[in-house]
Amino acid sequence: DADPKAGCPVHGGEMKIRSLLGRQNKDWWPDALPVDMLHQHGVSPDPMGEDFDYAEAFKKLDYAALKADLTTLMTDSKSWWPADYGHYGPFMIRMAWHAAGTYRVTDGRGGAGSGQQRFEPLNSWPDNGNLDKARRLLWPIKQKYGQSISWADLFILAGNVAIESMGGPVFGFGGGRRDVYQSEGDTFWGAEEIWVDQGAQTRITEEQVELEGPLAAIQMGLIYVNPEGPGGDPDPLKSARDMKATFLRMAMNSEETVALTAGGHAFGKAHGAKPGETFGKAPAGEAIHQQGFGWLTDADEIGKGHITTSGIEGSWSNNPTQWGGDYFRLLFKYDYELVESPAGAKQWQPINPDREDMAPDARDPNKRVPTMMTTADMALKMDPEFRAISERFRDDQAALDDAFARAWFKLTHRDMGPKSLYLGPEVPEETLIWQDPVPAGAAPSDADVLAFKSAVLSSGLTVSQLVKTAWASASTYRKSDKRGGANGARIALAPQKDWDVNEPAELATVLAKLNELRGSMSLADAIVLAGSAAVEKAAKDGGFDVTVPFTGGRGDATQDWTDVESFHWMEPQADGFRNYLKTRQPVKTEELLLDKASLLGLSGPEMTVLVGGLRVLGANHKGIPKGVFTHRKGALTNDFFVNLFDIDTFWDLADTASDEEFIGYTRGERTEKWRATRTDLIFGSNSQLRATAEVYAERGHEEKFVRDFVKAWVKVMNADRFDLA
Ligand code: HEB
Repeated sequence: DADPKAGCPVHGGEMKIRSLLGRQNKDWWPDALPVDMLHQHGVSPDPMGEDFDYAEAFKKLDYAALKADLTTLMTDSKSWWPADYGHYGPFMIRMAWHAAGTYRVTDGRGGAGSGQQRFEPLNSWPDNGNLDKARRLLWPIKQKYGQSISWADLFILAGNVAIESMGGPVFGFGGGRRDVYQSEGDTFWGAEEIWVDQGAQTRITEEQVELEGPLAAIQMGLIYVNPEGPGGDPDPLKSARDMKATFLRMAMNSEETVALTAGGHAFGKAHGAKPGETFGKAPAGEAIHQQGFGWLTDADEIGKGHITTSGIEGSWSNNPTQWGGDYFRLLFKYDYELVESPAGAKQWQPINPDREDMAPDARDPNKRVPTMMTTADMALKMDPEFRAISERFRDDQAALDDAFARAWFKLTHRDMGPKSLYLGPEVPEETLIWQDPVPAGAAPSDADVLAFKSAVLSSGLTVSQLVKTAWASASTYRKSDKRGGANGARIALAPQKDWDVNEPAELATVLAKLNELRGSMSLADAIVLAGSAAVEKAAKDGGFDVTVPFTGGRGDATQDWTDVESFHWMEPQADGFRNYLKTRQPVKTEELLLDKASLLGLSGPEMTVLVGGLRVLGANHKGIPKGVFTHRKGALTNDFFVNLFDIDTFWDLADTASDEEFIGYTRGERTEKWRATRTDLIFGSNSQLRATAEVYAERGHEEKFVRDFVKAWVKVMNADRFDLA
């Protein structure tokens, strides 16, 4: 069974190296106004400021009134963008699905959590065609409720209300997605230079069966798969292959994939009434007077329903604004033939449908038009695994109701962190395994804390072991989807306890000892506290008396409530903080350090001080000596920086065959002084990191180094303590 994360970057034996972030907004739209030049040097683009507490603002929301307004909106058709069948519900569901559907379990990025659909590149992705109108339809409601509802929450709630207003099943809603005010510049969306609608550059081919890196879509500008089939090839089996690969990256299994797709396509229609040339550019490329609208069509044509979005034309069901089983009924009742839409897209049409199985026209309820299926929909019938699930749902509507409602809830809440963060009156009671539940813990008393610390320090466990274990536990955190972290002590459970990066055998020894010493304290607290005790000891050995602040109260998770499958994706392929590289990735190793620091929510100075400190504390994986620029290992000193910047050292490749390892020689002689990795040397080579690291090497900053290290350390230890606010 292949490593699901590896994403095989190797083509014909040669690795294609790309930049960490791939193609970015300024590559797509070089002429866009560079507003972010105002947000340098720690200046925030958020007009609400740091003190704004969205959870507090949400409490003031009249939730019932908001839902009533959304319900009214669904059937309040506007002439500038009339509702198909007089109902905006399907349109709003697609908007919500595309907001959430960018999520990928690989790095936790994407998703509906911060309202990114408002910004480039997502607002202009070909797959998000015409969703600018859906968002604009919501504006009067957003304006009315102001900051008590974020755009991010509103997108998802609008999707829920849409489903409910058409009789569909909904599992619940949790608010709490705080808006951001700029495009998230830390997300790799792909390296391709063309969009999906400009060519058939698919990411899965016969030779390249694994999706690249963290990506979860088959082509640049798609949420998941091409509806017409891979690269436009109308092959339902290949489409099934792509669907499985991409939905897996969203942590969805085949049953959830079928339920979501069939459930979603119970509603609404696809738009391909006219050839694609009849509509204009995406919002980001449009003229200033279009005011953020894109994909422009003549008002007359809009009135007639001549709209092209995907290019596919027609509805899936004969009842496109009513929840029910018609999607599966029609999919299995008829044979389908491959046809072309008026826009030239390949799609499937039922052969000789009965009149009552035809759909109403989007603008004229008295007219009947044929229904259709996309190639991706045909996959639900043609792929044997999908088909078995589809047949079960066809025969058991209640099962589909339940599966759809749950999968939709998961889709839209996957990146919100623990359930305790959900807001509002519709948060479901039931706890779900993908929420990574952790039972509440009780903080140990001050006396227990002191006793445990001294017991740990005289237990024979080393500073290196204690620091490594605490780091291994806490550093799984990622702010992208608020998963991981020290709470729960999942480091002691599968799969984390067996990860190579955690040195399983040594970890087991440390955990056994901590379990022996911790008494009634949770293991999660004990791991962090032991690490803190080790840092205090190391600081003292370096000449400074510091207290590492500790806040207890973590709980211990159970194996039963740990989604092993979905935790697999979180295994580090690299951890620069431990000088660890499991597999070469298609990006430079120092970029992986930056990526990890970003997921931990660290600043440049925090990343710098942590790396420098962890090296001298002996936190390296398997104790490798690389980057350990000190003769006082185990003492918390700024030796890493002082020695890195020693001008009497010069550096060279250790081996001309690889650029991953380096030797530091005494200048003038060729005597080896140090060994280093790219992750070490980047602090001398990159001008910005060097400027930061110099501060920690300066005379008089020995204590600042220790204090900053402790602060950054505690930040990582508490990264998942949402209860501390
Ligand atoms: Fe969907 C629509 C595809 C999934 C929901 N979609 C649609 C369309 C297409 C598609 C092409 C059309 C657009 C236009 O307008 O033109 N999908 C698809 C695919 C997939 C999907 C390929 C994967 C397989 N969906 C899905 C899901 C959901 C959905 C998952 C949810 C849940 N869609 C939807 C809706 C609609 C659509 C509701 C309609 C919209 C309107 O009506 O507007």
